[in-house]
Amino acid sequence: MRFKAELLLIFIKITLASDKVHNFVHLTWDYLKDGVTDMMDCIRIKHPPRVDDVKFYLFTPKTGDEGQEINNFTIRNIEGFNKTFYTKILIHGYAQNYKNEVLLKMKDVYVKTEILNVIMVNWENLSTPFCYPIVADYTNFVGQITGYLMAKLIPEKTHVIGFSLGAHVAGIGAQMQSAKVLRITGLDPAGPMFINTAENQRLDKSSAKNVDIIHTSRAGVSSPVGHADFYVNGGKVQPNCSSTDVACSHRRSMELYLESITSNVGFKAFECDSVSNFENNKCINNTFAPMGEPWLSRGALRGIFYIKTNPTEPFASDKDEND
Ligand SMILES: *[C@@H]1O[C@H](CO)[C@@H](O)[C@H](O)[C@H]1NC(C)=O
Ligand SMILES: *[C@@H]1O[C@H](CO)[C@@H](O)[C@H](O)[C@H]1NC(C)=O
Ligand SMILES: *[C@@H]1O[C@H](CO)[C@@H](O)[C@H](O)[C@H]1NC(C)=O
Ligand SMILES: *[C@@H]1O[C@H](CO)[C@@H](O)[C@H](O)[C@H]1NC(C)=O
Ligand SMILES: CC(=O)N[C@H]1CO[C@H](CO)[C@@H](O)[C@@H]1O
Repeated sequence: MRFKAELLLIFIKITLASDKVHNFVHLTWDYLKDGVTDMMDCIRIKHPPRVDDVKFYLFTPKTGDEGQEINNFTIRNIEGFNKTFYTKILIHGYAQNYKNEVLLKMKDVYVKTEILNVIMVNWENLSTPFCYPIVADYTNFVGQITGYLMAKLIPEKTHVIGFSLGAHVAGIGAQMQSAKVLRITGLDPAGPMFINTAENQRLDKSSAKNVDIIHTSRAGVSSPVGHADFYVNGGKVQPNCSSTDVACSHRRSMELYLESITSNVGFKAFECDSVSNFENNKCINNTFAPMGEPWLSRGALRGIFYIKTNPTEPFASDKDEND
């Protein structure tokens, strides 16, 4: 049983955490020597992660704004949880917590439908700012803990949405399940320290039945990792974000997804063999897919897609042509 093996692994991992430091120093040096931060300070704050560092909150019209904490992975008896509903799980990224403004708006939109269970993962105790390599290293642990919660849900009715490192948390948790979860949406899945990582240590198309990825910045993986990969405005720098403000472009992936849930216009993305062909209007007669929320319900078309957006809200453009 894969699940039990994973349980064992968590404890082995915790036990070995101190032994890993040596290897870790080597792994992170290249990243840190740029003067991003003092490596020793980062090593000092590293600690064996505890199950208690990962919290889950259920939101339904009955739980109110604070949500209901899910203790001991026990969810079924929480008032308002409806096992006939689809469940959306939202996972924040590096240096964030679940009270991220865009994620909270996403949660509100879903809760208002009254036909969804919404769960937010809070791993803020481990996503400490300034120590990206250490936080990236915790991702695996957070993913496994989240995997235990996913195991309490119906895989065919579970959609996990993760931003940045949260996308890898989603992938790792979903890979633990004996039946594949319905969908994972990776919002600009974090690139640094994941590019050469094995597929079972990050989000990948094998993680779920349907994996859609929105690429918006240089902080995200640039290569396609899902069944459908959407490159927005070239996928590196977003309009109305300066090229040095990577966080602005990174965050855009969340803003686009939020808008896609309720947009009447929608994000029509075209299949194309390269960004330059797309920009030169060579793909305007190709197949297209709606980026964001409606992707799955409208056929979950596989492939690599490109889209241009407006620089500010509303980002969806009703112009068909890429002019
Ligand atoms: C953070 O860690 C502390 C100390 O273990 C714990 O009491 C607290 O509940 C944690 N908070 C969150 C939000 O995980
Ligand atoms: C947590 O759940 C397990 C099994 O589901 C149970 O044995 C245990 O008593 C529970 N612990 C608490 C504190 O509720
Ligand atoms: C779950 O939702 C269904 C369909 O809306 C409803 O009939 C049922 O009463 C709900 N169950 C609970 C426990 O709220
Ligand atoms: C797209 O289709 C239109 C109408 O059939 C045609 O005029 C145009 O040349 C096509 N463009 C490309 C790039 O294939
Ligand atoms: C950097 C940049 O261009 N920022 C602009 C983004 O759009 C808003 C309006 O929506 C402007 O106020 C900003 O100056």
